[in-house]
Amino acid sequence: MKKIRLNEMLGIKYPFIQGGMANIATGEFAAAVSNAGGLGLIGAGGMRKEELRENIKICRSKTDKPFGVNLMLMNPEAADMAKIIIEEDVKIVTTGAGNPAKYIEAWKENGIKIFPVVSGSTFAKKMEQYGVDGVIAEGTESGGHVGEMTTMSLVPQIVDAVSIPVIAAGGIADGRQLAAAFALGAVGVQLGTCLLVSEECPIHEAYKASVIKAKDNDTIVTGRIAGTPVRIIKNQMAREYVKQEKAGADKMELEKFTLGSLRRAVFDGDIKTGSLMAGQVAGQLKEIKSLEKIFEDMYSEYKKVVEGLY
Ligand code: TUI
Repeated sequence: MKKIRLNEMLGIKYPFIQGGMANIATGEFAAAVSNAGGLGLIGAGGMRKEELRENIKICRSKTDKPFGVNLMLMNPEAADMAKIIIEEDVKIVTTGAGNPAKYIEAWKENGIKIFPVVSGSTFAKKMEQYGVDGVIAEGTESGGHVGEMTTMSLVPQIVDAVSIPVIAAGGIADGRQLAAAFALGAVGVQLGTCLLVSEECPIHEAYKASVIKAKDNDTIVTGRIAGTPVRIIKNQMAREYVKQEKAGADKMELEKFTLGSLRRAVFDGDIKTGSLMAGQVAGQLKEIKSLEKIFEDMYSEYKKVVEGLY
């Protein structure tokens, strides 16, 4: 039986959803992603609750296409934000960095489609039992907060573990990787790193330039030992963090490096001491393009790849 693709499920052009992109994905950016044919998401990660409300309003004023909110569950205001999502009539939610169980019932009662990020099959099954609409299987290739499993190993195991739709994430930035995600059983993909280098992405130009300059081995995971694994582009901060981490520095000491570091990268373009969150696909990204062109190129390459498979 042919599976229903993510774009049909959500009423959008392409089977692409945007990653959470905390501190980056404003209402304006999410609207631009939706207008280009993907599913734009307001990244609530770095926001205060009233900022989220404001950004939902901005997004709605700039697009008539479906959009959603990514609720980063480590946000201290996550519980209030879960209510704001309902109050502001948002219809699609993705969640990351934790367990959204306590919000699911209220969201479902309000007809909200829910897609939690999962990094293993036990949690994916638990989410299925709670009645979510699909799961996002995010491999460790992703930028930002990551799990252990690679996309190649994770996606088929999640597909086998649950009977709800699975969206693949981590390591997807072109048509070959999109074809691979479908081959693994996904109904669509989540994109983050390749959107950092879009014309519309509101990060500092120096951050974009670092992604373009990065080669395949230029990202590293900091915080694996401390229990907060975050993939970033190697820079002075990353090297110093890992050095201290290996020397046995405690969690509080290590936090000094990361405090406010994502914001320094995004807003100030501080490429030395900022956290340049990016996935392993950074090495493939060579130019800045419009969101529309990124999506078009990826989808047309995917079509060609499938025709040429042997
Ligand atoms: O959340 C992400 N990626 C992120 S969040 C973020 S904001 C941030 N800023 C500074 C430091 C740390 C984070 C940047 N990137 N991806 C989704 C994701 N979710 N990855 C892993 C998980 C996850 C982890 C644990 C999902 C569920 C979970 O626990 C559930 C359980 O109960 O087992």
